[in-house]
Amino acid sequence: MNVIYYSADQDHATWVPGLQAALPHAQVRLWEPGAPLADYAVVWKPPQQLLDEQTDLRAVFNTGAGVDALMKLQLPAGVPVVRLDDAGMSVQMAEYVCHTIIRHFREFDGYETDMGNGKWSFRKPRSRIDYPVGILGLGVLGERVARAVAQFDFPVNGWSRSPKTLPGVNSFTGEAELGAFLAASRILVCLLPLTPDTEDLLNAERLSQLRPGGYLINVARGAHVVDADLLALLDSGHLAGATLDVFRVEPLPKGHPFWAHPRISLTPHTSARTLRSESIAQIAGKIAAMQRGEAVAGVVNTTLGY
Ligand code: NDP
Ligand code: OXD
Repeated sequence: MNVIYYSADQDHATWVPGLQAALPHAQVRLWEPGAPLADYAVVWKPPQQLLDEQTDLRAVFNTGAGVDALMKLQLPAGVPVVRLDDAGMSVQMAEYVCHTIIRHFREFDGYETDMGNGKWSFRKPRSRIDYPVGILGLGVLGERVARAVAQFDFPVNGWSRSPKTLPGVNSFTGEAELGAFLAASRILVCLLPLTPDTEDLLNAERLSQLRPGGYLINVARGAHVVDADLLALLDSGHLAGATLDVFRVEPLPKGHPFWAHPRISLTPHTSARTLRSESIAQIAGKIAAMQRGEAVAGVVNTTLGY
């Protein structure tokens, strides 16, 4: 069995030996143009050339949860695309989102500034009921985040394509209920996949539907948000702030207005990292299962794009 690995970002010097150790009966090699035909490809943002040349693939494994980069390519017909299925990401995402919500809700930035200025003063405690959290996307990551946020007694709303029954989460479904979901939320967390249906979803019209003093946390993909509309709503005061982990162009270009905005906090696409050992173990386990003819979890619906 032959396995190829390619990543536009990750370190092949550790992934190739890691996959080889987990698949001792396979030959694992770094993909280069002209590489011998493989049975499985393990990839992150591969070039079209890889898929065009590799005509014998039985499956393509994505070393991330989001498959938007792969969905832009011409995929080989009938070859399953398998996403990373949690593999240690959901707990990281829950940490990141809860941290951000609590930092905003408890005004810790303000306290840090005050204490830094030698000022000992208190702010009026806020009521959780005034800070309902809306989570766009209740999939592998969104569900874990929703459960974690609900543990802190915030009212939680969730939006997905299909209805969900999750303890402590009000479920809103589809385009028809998006307006009601936004109007019921003040802190908005984006955990949607990037698809033609969700690109530019968070525009002026939709972000204005959030309760006044809204707060955006985007941990999904930069292209969910219309940058200029977000900036205008921050500047008008309708939105109190935003924390952004993902951007239309990454790294965020020098001079982009997000860098210097006083009410935007930035992180460099790090809210839920691909953890190498967990991911390799998961992918190797699924390759072994496929070799035995078993079904595996995390197969992407290429029609829906996630
Ligand atoms: P999943 O595919 O498991 O879940 C996607 C969720 O979005 C589902 O609940 C789905 O609804 C919902 N959804 C999709 N399209 C629509 C639509 N048109 N209308 C309403 N709901 C919709 O994804 P994950 O939770 O694993 O990951 C979400 C995204 O997070 C990834 O695609 C990726 O972009 C991003 N990500 C970011 C990382 C980072 O470090 N910043 C790390 C990892 C992922 P339904 O359940 O009904 O199908
Ligand atoms: C992912 C990501 O989709 O890292 O896994 O963004």
